[in-house]
Amino acid sequence: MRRKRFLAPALLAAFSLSFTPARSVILYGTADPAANTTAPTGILAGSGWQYEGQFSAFLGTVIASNYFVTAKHIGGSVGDIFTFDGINYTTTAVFPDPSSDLQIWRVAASFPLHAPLFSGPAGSEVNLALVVIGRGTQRGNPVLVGTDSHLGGWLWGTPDAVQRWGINVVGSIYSDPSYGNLVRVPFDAGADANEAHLSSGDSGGVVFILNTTTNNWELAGINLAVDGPFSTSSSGANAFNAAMFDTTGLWVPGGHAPNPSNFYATEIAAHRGFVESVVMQLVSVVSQKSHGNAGTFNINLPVTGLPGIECRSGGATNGYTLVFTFTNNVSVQGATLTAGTGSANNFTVVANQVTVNLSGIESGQTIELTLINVSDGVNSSDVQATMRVLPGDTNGDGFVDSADISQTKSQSGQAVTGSNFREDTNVDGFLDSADIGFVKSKSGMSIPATQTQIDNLNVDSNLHIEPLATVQPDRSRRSRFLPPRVRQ
Ligand SMILES: [Ca+2]
Ligand SMILES: [Ca+2]
Repeated sequence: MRRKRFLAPALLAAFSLSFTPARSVILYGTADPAANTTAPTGILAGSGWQYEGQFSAFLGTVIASNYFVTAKHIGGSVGDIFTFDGINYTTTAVFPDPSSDLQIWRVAASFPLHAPLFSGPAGSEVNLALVVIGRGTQRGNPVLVGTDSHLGGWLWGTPDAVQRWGINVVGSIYSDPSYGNLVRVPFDAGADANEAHLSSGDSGGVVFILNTTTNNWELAGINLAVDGPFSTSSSGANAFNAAMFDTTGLWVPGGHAPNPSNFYATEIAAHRGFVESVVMQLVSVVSQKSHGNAGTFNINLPVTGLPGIECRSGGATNGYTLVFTFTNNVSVQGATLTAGTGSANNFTVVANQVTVNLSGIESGQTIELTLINVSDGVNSSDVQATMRVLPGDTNGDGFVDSADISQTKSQSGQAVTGSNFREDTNVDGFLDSADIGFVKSKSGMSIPATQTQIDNLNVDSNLHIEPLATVQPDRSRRSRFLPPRVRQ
């Protein structure tokens, strides 16, 4: 298995050892440390630079009146300062995504502007142009590869604390078991002088993509990792970190190095539900059904990780009801099904609760319901709920099979309660042979574990991410580790 490296000197300055904050995008065309250190202009004007603020040695991106997003693995504590456009904002709360490397911070005062989130479907970023911004290292010494010792890339260079931008194009979506779906970006030779790779310190920086549908630059990724470290030996001896457009003869832990090497950013579109739920202070989303006289029971629909599974019959209309509960009272402009087959018929808003009635929701699919332009008077955003619809899957494992039949049989004759209501599949308030018959009639149905369509996106499922060492090696130490082919 190949490995990737985190882009932050891990644990930040928590241990002040020989920590050197690191900073900025590596460019194919130049090693000039002054290149691309002011906002891009021309066709790249307004491509995201204006939303970036400084958070410790890293970047954060303003995403709402009171919130910014950055990488989780760079750490930080509530009370830390985020500096945006020369003004210091004190962080008052932090919201880590348990299913990805995203971390959202709340501040007390309001930002004057914020970035739009990528509005296309997850996966549609592939082949789109991007601007990447970070505070990683300068470009370092050349790395020569192959038997003819040709230029293959450059070592990570001197950390300089400077914010820099570059450009690139999304190669594919990579689905990581620990960090979720990531935008993979290859470092191609000769593509453009501004073709960019990342290095230590670029973590928390950002990828903006020109959405060809909206014609807007939209926040699409948060910098996370790169391929590496590299070695000229399969044993991994004398490993070094570098931005490589040609990895001929190089290895990474677990196998041959990907060629060219890539950087990876957490895909915003795949984690939109989490981001929106934090910004709008969503308390919960549930699928709610009345079970005859037994009462009303809710299936929780988590905003991150695998979507919840609705296992109950939708009746003659295949109807379901989603209930959103927010911390604050809200207004909502609309409700629409943004993925899956079916329709949102109507919605009601009462104080902090929004109820949406759906129909025509066929079994065996993942649906996404979007509340449009939810506002609590301070922040506003769309809010999503995602639900897997698989009537009969009482144990919620994505399959309707003998395990569900047994589970339903085991409850037959019992009263419907909060712990067995999933087995009342026909929602009549009784657990009996009708439920067993219903589950049997659905046996053999299943639903994909993930909602993202990744089949045609060149996913390499063998990669995995490994944290960077706890202390960033300093320059003198690193040079000792250089392989023989690296020119000093
Ligand atoms: Ca099951
Ligand atoms: Ca029943």
